[in-house]
Amino acid sequence: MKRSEEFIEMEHRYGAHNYHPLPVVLNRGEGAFVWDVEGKRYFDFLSAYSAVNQGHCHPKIIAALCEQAQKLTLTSRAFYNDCLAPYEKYITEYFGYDKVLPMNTGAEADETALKLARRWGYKVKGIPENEAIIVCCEGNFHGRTISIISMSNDPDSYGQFGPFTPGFIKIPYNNPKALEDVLALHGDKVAGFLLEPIQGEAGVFVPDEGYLKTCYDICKKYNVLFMADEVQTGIARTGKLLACDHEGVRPDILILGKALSGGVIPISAVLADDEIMLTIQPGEHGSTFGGFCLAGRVAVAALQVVKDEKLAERAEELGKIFREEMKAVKSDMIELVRGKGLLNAIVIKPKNGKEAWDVCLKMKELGVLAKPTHQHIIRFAPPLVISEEELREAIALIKQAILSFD
Ligand code: IF1
Repeated sequence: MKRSEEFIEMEHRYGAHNYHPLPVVLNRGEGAFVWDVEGKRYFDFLSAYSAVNQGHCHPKIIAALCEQAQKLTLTSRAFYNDCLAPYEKYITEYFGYDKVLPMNTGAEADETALKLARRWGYKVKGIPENEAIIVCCEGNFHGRTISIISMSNDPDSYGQFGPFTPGFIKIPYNNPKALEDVLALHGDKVAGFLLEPIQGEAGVFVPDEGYLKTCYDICKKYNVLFMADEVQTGIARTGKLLACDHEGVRPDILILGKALSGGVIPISAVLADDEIMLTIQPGEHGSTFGGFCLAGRVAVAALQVVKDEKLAERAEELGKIFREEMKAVKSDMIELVRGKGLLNAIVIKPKNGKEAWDVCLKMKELGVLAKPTHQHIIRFAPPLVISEEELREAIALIKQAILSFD
């Protein structure tokens, strides 16, 4: 039996079956590449769902982790330490907000944002206690906690996990009028509007130009917080530091995760100005590891790499090449190519019983790793450190995989 098969079998026996991974077992990563236990090299075109924007095991981020890990990893927030304050100063100046509330996973950051919006709704907007509403979008993905899946309309996310948290109204994505209508009706009790600037899980659904700005203006009209979940679209992935930057929109609450650590440890963050952030006082929210020493040092290094290596500009330029090349492929399996920066997706039209999963297996054989989201959409999101030459080499392999079904 191959070593990879041993690992797959062991995971099946001892691990929960909450994923169905592609049959590849990885044991090394560097830049845009990963290697399996048989020593085969692959282009990583998932980047751990955009957590590895800086490339696998970026030396500067790893150095920050290792240096701090030898000194002090975790104090808890019961005491101060010499890592958190410099991190808080760095990240708030980096994104232009008064304050940051540090958490660990994207879901925890979204939950924190929901609590901040509700708390602001009661203490500042004057919404009657326990009546705050959060407006969210159909097709959303914000994580896997009970309150977050209470916003979901994907049965795979919420099915048989009820009962659900109340206080959410879903509206169609990419439809500003739906937001206007719901706020005209309920605006006095709506604390916030939560959305992804591009819906990742839904299949890289890029809204119409101007959608974010129009919604932001509608929110201001009704004194509703505009809350951007940039866990997947942020940190240079879409060709700007934040996807909201494409429209010059500054979210009232900014939610970050994933690449905030360069894929090294779980780090997430919620940024907001004092009027919102100071509605939570000591003892009213927290987390054991939130903003811990390792996170402070790693996040600063990860964000510095984004700036030093101009990752947003690279994503912008390389993304254009990717979409141009994929749109030129003559295959009736390619129904649609869409995306922004290096967050792209191809909608695959099944052919002779072959579909997106089969294309991904063929790509794996050729040395490119990607995975379908929903049945017919393949997301392509390589680390932003990929060179143009490497990108073109991977594109050739992706084309070869798709054309192999013709
Ligand atoms: C899974 C999806 C992507 C996210 C946005 C919050 C979170 C995520 C926009 C929560 C997390 C991950 C979760 C992972 C697969 C992946 C995913 F397919 F689930 F939806 F990327 F699109 N906001 N997305 O994308 O962050 O708590 O995971 O740190 O759950 O299968 P997390």
